[in-house]
Amino acid sequence: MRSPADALLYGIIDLGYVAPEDAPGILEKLIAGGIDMVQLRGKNYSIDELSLFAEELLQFTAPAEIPLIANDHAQIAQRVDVQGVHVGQDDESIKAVRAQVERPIIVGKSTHSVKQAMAAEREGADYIGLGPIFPTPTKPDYPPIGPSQIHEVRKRVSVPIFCIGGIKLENLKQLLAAGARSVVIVSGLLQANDVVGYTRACKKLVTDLRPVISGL
Ligand code: TZP
Repeated sequence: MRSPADALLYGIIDLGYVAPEDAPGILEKLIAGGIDMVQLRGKNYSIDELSLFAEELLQFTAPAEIPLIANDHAQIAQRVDVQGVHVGQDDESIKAVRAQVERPIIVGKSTHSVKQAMAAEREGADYIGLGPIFPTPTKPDYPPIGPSQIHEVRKRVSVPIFCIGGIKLENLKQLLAAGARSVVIVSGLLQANDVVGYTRACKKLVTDLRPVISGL
């Protein structure tokens, strides 16, 4: 199984963009395109429903050795063999998440500033999301923080940092040049006309620029 430290491109099956019945097909395309990690996010679905969807998605992620991360709910990880849980600033603490799951899991946390990034690492996050970097309709209530904080977060945080928010193939180079190494792309991948081709192109950019970026 891959780990967040190895992951350059993290996709999200966001049920705000993808109907549940289309999710397995889209996931297969994301995997074919080269995602290294994936999250199941469904703000308007119950824990029961999300657990069923997660079970289905595991049939695709497990053979590909891609960690499947459940958004928001530790209970999903207690019911289904997903590899981790992702929480936001207003969700349960990382300790509370780990306490509900009787096996070691990956726990990630969303952060929106250098201060929150450092606090998430202290709290025991295995990785952090940092953003939204650019404006995004996927998380409309959060003001974008811009790419300028990425260097500072990289200096102060040693867990893997996934830049997120408004990232598209078109601005990926700019983001990588600003110090990003690993990225989460949601609507860019899910709304592409050619999901496999678009995902592959993003993966190629993050992979090809990795030696340059890691020298920063
Ligand atoms: N957290 C910060 S920004 C964001 C989340 C879940 C949404 C990212 O979505 P997109 O479509 O890639 O901008």
